[in-house]
Amino acid sequence: MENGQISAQITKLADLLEFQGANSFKIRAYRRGARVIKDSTESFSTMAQSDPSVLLEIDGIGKGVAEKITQLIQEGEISEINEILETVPATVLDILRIPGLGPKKAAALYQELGIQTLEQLQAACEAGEVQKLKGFAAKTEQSILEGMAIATAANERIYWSEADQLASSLASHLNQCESIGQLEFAGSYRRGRETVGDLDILVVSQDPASVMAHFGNYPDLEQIIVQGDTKMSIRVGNSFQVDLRVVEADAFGAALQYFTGSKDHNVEVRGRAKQLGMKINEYGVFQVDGDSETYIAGATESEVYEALGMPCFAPELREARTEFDWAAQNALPDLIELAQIQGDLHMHTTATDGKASIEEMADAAQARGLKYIAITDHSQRVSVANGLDAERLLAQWKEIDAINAARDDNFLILKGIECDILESGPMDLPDEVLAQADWVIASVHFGQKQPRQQITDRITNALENPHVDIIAHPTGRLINRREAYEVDIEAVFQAAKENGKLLELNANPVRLDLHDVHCAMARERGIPIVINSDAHKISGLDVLPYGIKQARRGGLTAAHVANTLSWPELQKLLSNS
Ligand code: DGT
Ligand code: CA
Ligand code: CA
Ligand code: ZN
Repeated sequence: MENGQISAQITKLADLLEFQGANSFKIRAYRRGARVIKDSTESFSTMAQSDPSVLLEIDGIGKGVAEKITQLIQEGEISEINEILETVPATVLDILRIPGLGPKKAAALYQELGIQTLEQLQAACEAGEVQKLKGFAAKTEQSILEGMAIATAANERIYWSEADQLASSLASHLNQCESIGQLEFAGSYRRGRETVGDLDILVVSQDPASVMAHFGNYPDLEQIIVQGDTKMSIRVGNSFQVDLRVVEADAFGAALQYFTGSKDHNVEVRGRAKQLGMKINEYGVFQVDGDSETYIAGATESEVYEALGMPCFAPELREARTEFDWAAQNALPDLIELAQIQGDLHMHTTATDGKASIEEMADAAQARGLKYIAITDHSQRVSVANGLDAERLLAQWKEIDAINAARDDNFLILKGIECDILESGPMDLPDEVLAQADWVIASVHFGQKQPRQQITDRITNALENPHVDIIAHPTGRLINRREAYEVDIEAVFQAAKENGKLLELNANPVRLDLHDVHCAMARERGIPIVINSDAHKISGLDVLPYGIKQARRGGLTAAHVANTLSWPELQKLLSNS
């Protein structure tokens, strides 16, 4: 079981306990534990299986949490959750998803009005029953109704790539407003999270009213949610929310720092300020002296962090994971950048399900500044994609030899294959064929629902094959669409490490697999990552920046990413191990 799944179960338990009005210390301990698990680079599942007592040595994991994890791993479920769900309807968990409606309010609604479902809640709000409850105002009722629309109006988190397109469109619209000076996007978009819940824009302007008016004229506007003097929220396109704030120039950096988050990162930053006898908020950093507060920084983000004796963290690192430790040791990583990538080692052509020829892909990659690519079409098992059998593959490699010979440049096309790992275990092509490749990717495309041990064995066996260089999209998850395989990622890391193999970070914005925490795990274990486009057409080569963002969130530098090397260097890396 993945850390993310364990964390979600512990959070569910905390939600249900809070709904029941259980002891708040206990609930807080579970929530803290859930966060530690989610952010950890160690496999809690492995630990709970081998020696549960080591769980207690982890900061933030108390006895209660450790017991629940152990039970979850050993028995497949947390019995307390089932016990609570005998008395509490599971549908209350839907109610908790409404913004601003925590477990306490949900409990009041349940106890006082018997509300168990979103539908019942909507009816009660519309009948004006909710505002009669203690702690609920007419305003709360209104915001519940609005929140319900959010929860139900296909308003899911969008892919970072979609948020990026929207951000460009919003920025070019706003930049036509003459009174806008500085403009920056904050929030999860700036931190490069793989999905974005809403966009947060900060601008400096002497004339907020003109900015609001201009913002309200965005061509793809659906609705203005709220409009204040300096703050405005709108919905654009398919109900996606965008928040805009107008701030003073001397507060721009402080606001940017505050609204970039994450919340957890900011909690730590505020703690630091307090230790120093200072205060930080979205308006600036202030020296506190008794009752008086003196502004000392706020115009730029770097001066804000500097005032607190901290480096200006790359936004991708601001998740309160390891960044503060790194800063304390003066060891913040010099995060990887797109320009450092020299080769793209996963792409398809018209031979299988791609849309461009070998030469077209090569020209396009070269035009994007790359020095080498690997052509890695599908193997025969993927018959829907017209996968290559040995004969067609060998013919393709001959063609690649000829193309390389004909191109009198320094660009190199490698003879590769994305070879399926068959459901029954073996590779889809014979070893004597794979032995002739420059580069062999092994992938799981079939039998994704196999039990944990079986699918893990398939992948680790592939890593033991001397001709395999790398596993593509190692967990198979598709963001917002499909869960990862039940793979034991820890075993995959170990097999990669032992056999000197690489793991892919697939830059397709729907995959981004390995994800950020997995990248951090690979980094710690000394397993090189390769960031690939998996392009099926020329424009597919342009996804690399998404992979770079994700790698940065995992703390990776060029040294951790093998395709920052030249091809001869990368070959040496593979043969050394
Ligand atoms: P999202 O929109 O769900 O993808 O994630 P964020 O991180 O963009 O969250 P959002 O839009 O609610 O708020 C943007 C940032 O503003 C957030 O990362 C931290 C900061 N922030 C917002 N509300 C609060 C708050 O109540 N307390 C603190 N400390 N920070 C907040
Ligand atoms: Ca946001
Ligand atoms: Ca927001
Ligand atoms: Zn592929």
